[in-house]
Amino acid sequence: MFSFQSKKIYLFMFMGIQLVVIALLSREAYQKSVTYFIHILRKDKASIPTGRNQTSTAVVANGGDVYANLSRLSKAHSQGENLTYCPKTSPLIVGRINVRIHSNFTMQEVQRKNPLVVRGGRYRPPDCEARHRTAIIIPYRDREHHLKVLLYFLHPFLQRQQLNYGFYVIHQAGNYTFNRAKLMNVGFREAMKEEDWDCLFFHDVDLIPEDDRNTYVCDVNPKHVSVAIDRNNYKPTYKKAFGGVTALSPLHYQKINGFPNNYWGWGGEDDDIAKRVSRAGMSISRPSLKVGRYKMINHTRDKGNDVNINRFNMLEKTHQTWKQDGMNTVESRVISREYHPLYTNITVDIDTKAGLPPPPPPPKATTMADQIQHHG
Ligand code: UD2
Ligand code: MN
Repeated sequence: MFSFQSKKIYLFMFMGIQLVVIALLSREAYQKSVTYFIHILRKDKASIPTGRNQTSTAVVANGGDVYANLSRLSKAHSQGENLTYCPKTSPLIVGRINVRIHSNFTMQEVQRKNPLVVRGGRYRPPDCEARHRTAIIIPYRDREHHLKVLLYFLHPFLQRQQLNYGFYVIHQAGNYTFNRAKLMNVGFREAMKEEDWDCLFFHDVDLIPEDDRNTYVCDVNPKHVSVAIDRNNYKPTYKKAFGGVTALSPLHYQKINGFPNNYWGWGGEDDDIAKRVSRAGMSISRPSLKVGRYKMINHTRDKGNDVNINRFNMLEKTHQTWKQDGMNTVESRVISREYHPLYTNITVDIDTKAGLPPPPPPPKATTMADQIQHHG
């Protein structure tokens, strides 16, 4: 009898404990702390955001979907004119982003996914006053696919960083030899006409950032940003490298007299700019290899961008030429300025180099007028 009763007590106690455990488990706070704990355990994957956007193919594998937490933004209500400053570190930053390059989407879809981006590719955070104003300057010709992919990834990337930003595509008109650095001089001039940008990101169209801790703001010194590229196995290339993506404030830009105008064709202009930086008494800053990661969209050398065979001779003379050629001498004629939903397109005639052979006659489909229409 006694032992039967004590068994009963034990049974009740056991059931009671079970009920308490079940109640605990079902509590939301408990669930949250379990999730948090798992999050800590997988620290290197902690960047994976909770919300996932299933409509896109650029979805989590070993990093987060670049659009994952942006729905938080569109829901945020603007607090009118008197916004307080955004926090120093954006709460929307997650770290590593999964960049899978494909072009399985239209420009309209990119537009739909970025409802807060306004005419000309402008954005400002809806719920706080941005601490930084950054212009993205892209030297461009005939890379439609690359531009679409860049816009797809870079817009949400910049929104996560709570920046006030604008997107400028500087399109070289005609089919004369490409001149990346001169286009960027034009980009600087035209962007600064529109807004008092405090930082300019000079950005190859084919480089996609893979970590949003790589903040698109300027440093005390000119910054070489694209330090680790998949094509180079994410290894640094050389000490004075300054190609790909760089960030300069208007003051930096002024101090180096802008970029050279006379590098026609592929190569050399990036090293010339690096030399200008040291001539002007500044050093180059860089993000860490972990954060300054990029994927380069595969491509071959473009038509009209042959290697500049004079580049080494020219680089020998940078110390003499940098003050005579640059922002103070850039000559160009803006043919059109179009405010597209996701970017401002500036088509510009940057002239030709005296002494270079004239360009071949344009093939029928790519006359200058066609190109303007095409990209416009
Ligand atoms: C390297 C540099 C690049 C530049 C170039 C030499 C890195 C990561 N990149 O890139 O910054 O110094 O060498 O000039 O170090 N472009 C067009 N249409 C054209 C040709 C070029 O839009 O027909 C633009 C486009 O933004 C492109 C950029 O110019 O990303 C650089 O040209 P590239 O991609 O052919 O040169 P690449 O990859 O060797
Ligand atoms: Mn490239």
